[in-house]
Amino acid sequence: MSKAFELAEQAANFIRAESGIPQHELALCLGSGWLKTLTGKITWSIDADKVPGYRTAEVEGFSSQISTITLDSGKHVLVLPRTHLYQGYGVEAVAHPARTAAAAGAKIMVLTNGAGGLNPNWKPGQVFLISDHINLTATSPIEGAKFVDLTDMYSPRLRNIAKQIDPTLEEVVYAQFRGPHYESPAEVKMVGIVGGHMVGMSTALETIAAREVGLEVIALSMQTNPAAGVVAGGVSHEHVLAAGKAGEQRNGELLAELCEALSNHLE
Ligand code: 8IG
Repeated sequence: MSKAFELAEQAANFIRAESGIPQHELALCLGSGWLKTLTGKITWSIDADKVPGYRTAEVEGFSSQISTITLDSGKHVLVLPRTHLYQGYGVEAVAHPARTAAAAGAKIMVLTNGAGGLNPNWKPGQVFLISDHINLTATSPIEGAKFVDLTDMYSPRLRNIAKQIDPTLEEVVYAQFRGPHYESPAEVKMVGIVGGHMVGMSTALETIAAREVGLEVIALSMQTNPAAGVVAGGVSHEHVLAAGKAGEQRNGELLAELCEALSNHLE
């Protein structure tokens, strides 16, 4: 086993021992604007930097905790902090939550993010289902000759479950850039031309890593801001945090309902 997968095994074993929960059936990464959702349902929590392969969050709006949410169904959700590629710890750190989740027994990975939208009619805080992605990071979380199929990587089965909860959910193609700078307006235009609807700095690499270890993936993207050049004015992290606040209540309820439904539809 490679070092990265050994580290994930260690993290999962540590979480199992500390939490006393033998299996977490679902895993969840909370992106910008999602942090405050589900906090009322946390039944176990630990500082992330105590767990092998994790560190304290360096970005405002991101968590430094690893937590368990116990659902009404009795199933457990492992909430793992995200590492972004732009933080400079490499693709292994980005892939670590997916690998930890699989090692902890998870079958489904729920990814959330905040992102820039290409449609000027979309509202701040509006949530979308990711149906596919365009990976513009020029890298992969996978090393070696492992040729992972990315057809239907955002599970159609799980997307249908989400659409039963909220039939107004639209599907989008998400383009991941490395960041940490936001896109140039020309880059945003390019994404539109090649078939993308949202731009962000996460999720695509994590989804690839999750597919490598056989997790079913569902990803929710909140438009926190119009992407650069879509409307007049610039993009700021403050706007991003404010939009997250605007959508918090409704999106938290959606996410809680979704986790509950997913836990009742484990394959
Ligand atoms: I929140 O407009 C958030 N994250 N790349 N572009 C990119 N990432 C983002 C954006 C955005 N908004």
